[in-house]
Amino acid sequence: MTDAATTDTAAPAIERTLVLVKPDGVRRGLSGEVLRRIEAKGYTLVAAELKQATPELLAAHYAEHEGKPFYGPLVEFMLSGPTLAVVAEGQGVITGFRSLAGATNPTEAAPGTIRGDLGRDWGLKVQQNLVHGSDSPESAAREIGLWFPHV
Ligand code: DAT
Ligand code: MG
Repeated sequence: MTDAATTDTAAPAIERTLVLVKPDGVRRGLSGEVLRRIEAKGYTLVAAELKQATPELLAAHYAEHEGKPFYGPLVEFMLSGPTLAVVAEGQGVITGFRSLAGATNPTEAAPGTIRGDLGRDWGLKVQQNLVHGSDSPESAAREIGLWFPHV
């Protein structure tokens, strides 16, 4: 093999991402299923903790969505029970977990994804889509700092 794509490879950096099993996932007993998929994909669990979110934590975590019509329902939903917060690690894990999670809208999320296989529209003001995954290295660093100040 001689093409640049195969010869020109700097080793990709090991990344970390924040995964949340949201209160719907915890309530429905799907925490283990989400962890299973992360591990089956080959990523490593670095931290995992069941936490009750607070309004202050959620205001920081979801600051980008403040003012949107679903913001109030989103915060209320995220306060409705415990969340399993997880830090997962591996090359490409930020994009890789977003692929495992599937599209935001669980009705449209592809079968084979967490949201596509396990989520649905419940007729509520906020989509209950089981999981969160950081969307960039900057978001991952910020969100891990919020949920795991000691990691
Ligand atoms: P994602 O969680 O895929 O990164 P996001 O950051 O745009 O999606 O939104 C955060 C959460 O808010 C999302 O997981 C579900 C909810 N949400 C997003 N857009 C919505 C909409 N148009 N109607 C209802 N809920 C929505
Ligand atoms: Mg997001």
